[in-house]
Order: sequence, then structure tokens, then C-alpha cells
Amino acid sequence: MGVINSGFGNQRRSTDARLPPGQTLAHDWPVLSIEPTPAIDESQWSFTITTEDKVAHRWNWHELQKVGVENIVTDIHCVTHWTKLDMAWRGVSLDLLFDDVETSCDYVMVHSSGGYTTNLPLEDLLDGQAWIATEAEGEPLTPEHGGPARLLVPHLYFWKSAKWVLGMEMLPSDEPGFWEQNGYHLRGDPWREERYS
Ligand SMILES: Nc1nc2c(c(=O)[nH]1)N[C@H]1C(S)=C(S)[C@@H](COP(=O)(O)O)O[C@H]1N2
Ligand SMILES: [Mo]
Repeated sequence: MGVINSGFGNQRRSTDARLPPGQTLAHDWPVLSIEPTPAIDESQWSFTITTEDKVAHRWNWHELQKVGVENIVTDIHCVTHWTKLDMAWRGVSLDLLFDDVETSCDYVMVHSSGGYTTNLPLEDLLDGQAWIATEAEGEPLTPEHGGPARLLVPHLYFWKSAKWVLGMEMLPSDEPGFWEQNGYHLRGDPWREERYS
């Protein structure tokens, strides 16, 4: 029964249970970028959702804060096998940003400064699953982690969480973004180990 070790055992099991298949625990926070880190001033930054009718919904930094920033505690999973537990983030829910967006498209292409793209089904961005994040671990997002603002979609592999995010484009069908064109899975659910297509 292991009475003495049961507390330790339970803790180990719960940590293990939070690791998707093939993942190991990271204690630091690696930086993974394919492009050089851009210098983006908050005063120059804005986020735009563009619909199929070319209607642009745009928020500058100040307007984004007014939409409503919330605290998020979540695990993140990189396809290169590291998982980081209980990260503290702050950001604006995509639910709030999509409130006034009229679209009949089910897919989204995310665009970053510098040309990085990634695709998602709209339903993966709604219902409290995705944010435009502006802070992590109690500090404004550093430039190398995507500051001033990045997408945060923690239930999918972290390549979906585009750093230096500038906008989203509504698409009628699913089209591959940068990594998805290079062999990564179209959706990327870590619990189903959807690494490659
Ligand atoms: N613009 C941009 N966003 C990106 C990437 C990138 O190279 N460029 N890498 C992705 C990948 S593969 C991961 S794991 C995370 C890494 O975020 P981090 O560097 O803050 O850990 O960002 C994702 N978003
Ligand atoms: Mo990654």
C-alpha cells in the first residue's frame, strides 16, 4: 500500500497524467523561433481580424486592453517534446474579439509579423480556449517570447501559438500554414499526438 510514499506517489501520478504522450517536463522556458526576433513597439502594434467580405476588425494596443484582460493558468506542449505546467498568462479572450465578427467561415489563418502563419479551425479559438496574450509569468511578454502580443492556444501544440501576432484571416476551408506546409499536422492535438500529417 505504501502509506509513507502515497503523497509523493499521488503527486507523481498527477504530473504524469498531465503529460501528453511522448512529452517530458520542462522547467525552463525554451525559445523556439524560425525568424529573427522583431522589435515591435506597442504604440505601433495592432491586431486585425479580416472576414471573407474583407471587413477588418482592428484593435490597437489601448483598445485591446479595454476589451478585457484576464488571467489564464495553463500547461503548454511543444511538438519538440517539452511540456511546461501551470504557466501564468494574461491576455484577451478570442471570444470577446470575435463577438462582433460576422463570418460564415469555419477556418482561420493566423499571421505574424515577418510572415509566419498557422491555420486553425475557428472552433479551436472560441469557448475560452484561446487568447491574445500580452503577459506571461507576471511580466510583459518579452520580445523573444512574442511580445508585445502572441496567440495562446494551449490545448494544441505550441506551434499554433503564433508569436508577434498581427492578425487573423477567415477562410472557407482549412489551408496549411508555415509548419503545416512542412509536414506538421493540420490540427495538432497533443493528447492524440497529432505531430505530423
Ligand atoms: N512567429 C512565430 N511564432 C511561433 C514560432 C515561430 O517560429 N515564429 N514558433 C512556434 C513554436 S514551434 C513554438 S514551440 C512556440 C515557442 O514559443 P516560445 O519561444 O515562447 O517558447 O512558438 C510558436 N510560435
Ligand atoms: Mo514548437
